[in-house]
Amino acid sequence: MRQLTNAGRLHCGIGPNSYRVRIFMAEKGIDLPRVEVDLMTGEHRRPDFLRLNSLGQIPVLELDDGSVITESIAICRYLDALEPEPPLFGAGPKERGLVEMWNRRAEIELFGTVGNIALHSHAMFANRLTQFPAFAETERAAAPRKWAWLEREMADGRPFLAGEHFSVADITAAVVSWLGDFFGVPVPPSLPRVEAWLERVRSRPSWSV
Ligand SMILES: N[C@@H](CCC(=O)N[C@@H](CS)C(=O)NCC(=O)O)C(=O)O
Repeated sequence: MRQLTNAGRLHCGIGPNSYRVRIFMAEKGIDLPRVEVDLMTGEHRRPDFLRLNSLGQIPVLELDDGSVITESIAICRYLDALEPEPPLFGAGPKERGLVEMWNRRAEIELFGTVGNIALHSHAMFANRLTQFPAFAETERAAAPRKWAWLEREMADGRPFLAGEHFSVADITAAVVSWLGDFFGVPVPPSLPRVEAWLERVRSRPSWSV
């Protein structure tokens, strides 16, 4: 792993979004100086952190000139511009469009659903928002349908979400399966294409960062 100097430092910690960026960096073979933010003790709600990100969320990339980039995908795009190979946002117009499409679909359809279950049902988030347990249950019922939708979408036999090549969309969607395992919303059984795709992604060295 090549340590990037002068590319800022990454404030990160537990959770699926920091994980997405860590996987992305591992796929690029790069790393950044890191500052661990402890969500469990509420470090992200302290004034010094809120000065970095007013939303109180990680990951945050603090550049050497003091500028700040938040949002996992924005951080990944910055890193992609610094280190274009391998092209995890797609190569060429068509692939770039497909990667964007699938990353958005993964965020909205999969991440959104499993995230809502966690946010609205788990004690960990009770202080963070007004929880609506009934909404969590609606989303819990929807989650298997979302994975079944992905199964149908992959019926053409392509190895990765956006086609022939591994991309940031695979990172986003596979991290949802990890999040689901943690919050008791596993990928349902009997979805062979999703299962094979997950195996393909999870067996990559980047998964274990
Ligand atoms: N849209 C943001 C979401 C960031 C986010 O929600 N991070 C979570 C950890 S995975 C967090 O910091 N949660 C603390 C909180 O919201 O209180 C991104 O893509 O980076």
